[in-house]
Amino acid sequence: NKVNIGIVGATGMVGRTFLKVMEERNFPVDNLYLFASEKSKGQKLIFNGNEHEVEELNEKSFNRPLDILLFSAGGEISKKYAPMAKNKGIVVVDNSSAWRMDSNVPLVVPEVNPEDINWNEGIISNPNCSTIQCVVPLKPLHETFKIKRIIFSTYQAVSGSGVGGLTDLENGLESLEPQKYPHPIAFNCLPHIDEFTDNGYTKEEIKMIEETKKILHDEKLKITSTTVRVPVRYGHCVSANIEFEKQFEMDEIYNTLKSSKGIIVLDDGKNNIYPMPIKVEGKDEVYVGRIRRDFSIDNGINMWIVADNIRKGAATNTVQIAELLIKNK
Ligand code: 11C
Repeated sequence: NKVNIGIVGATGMVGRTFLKVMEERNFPVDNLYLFASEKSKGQKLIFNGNEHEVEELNEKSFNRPLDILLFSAGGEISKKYAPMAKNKGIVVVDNSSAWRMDSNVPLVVPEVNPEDINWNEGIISNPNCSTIQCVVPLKPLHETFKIKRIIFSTYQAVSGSGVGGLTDLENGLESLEPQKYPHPIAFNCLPHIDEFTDNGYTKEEIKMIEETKKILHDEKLKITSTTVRVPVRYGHCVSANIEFEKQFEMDEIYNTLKSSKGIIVLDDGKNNIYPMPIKVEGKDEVYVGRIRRDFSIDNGINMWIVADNIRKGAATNTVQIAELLIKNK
């Protein structure tokens, strides 16, 4: 059941992590093709001990027997090249925001809505990183206690902005001017991720609201969000305040989370145990902790959710989608 797979954006942070995750998971590769922009042409990347040369992406790139393409090269490249691939019968798993809210494109987190892969028409979207890590624990809670309203407040790592974010943080420690962000990120927090829209929300905030509803198949959910960039290298944190329709005991919340796939509960405050970015770096699970009743409403909790934004938030989730495609073939 080996497949011919291509990676668009192979030399980027997520592109390189695709290769690492595929190696670790023993992904069944027959032929591997790597594509990137002109400036990366000729670079060599190692996969399973073998060197693979990076080709420049162009309109002829997909004229070969490809089964699946993983894209992580930004929205503009996805908008242009994903339809070309689809027309050749290749299935695209796209990490950008270009197709996520398209009603003909499934938006998938394998632990949450694997069945949505079945209605793909050639493009499947990988959700935004901060959305992915939230829907993994929200799904079993929604099934059991029915969520009414969610308030997301995020603390997002600079690697979410790519290499430029990491560079701004490093340079900022030496008081150099930022290049990627409008303000210094070292010793600071920016309540600003992605562009501002006319209603005062940023696009990142809107992604968390709209993508969560699409993935959980519930347009009636009431969700609001504030997304903040913090001086952390890897690992996004989200404080989620969740209001349920049904009554619950805290034990039931814990048991539901502990028995669900892809979640690790780390919650023993008195012993200083809770999820933190430095502890989740390189991990594929979603970590939850600080789970406690919200005494200000009838049926609510607060929960702290942390995951590696480059792995579960991007590369791992995309590779898991590709694995499901192969399994369902
Ligand atoms: C960040 N969540 O942390 C963003 C990165 O829509 O795919 C991913 C942007 C996206 O900056």
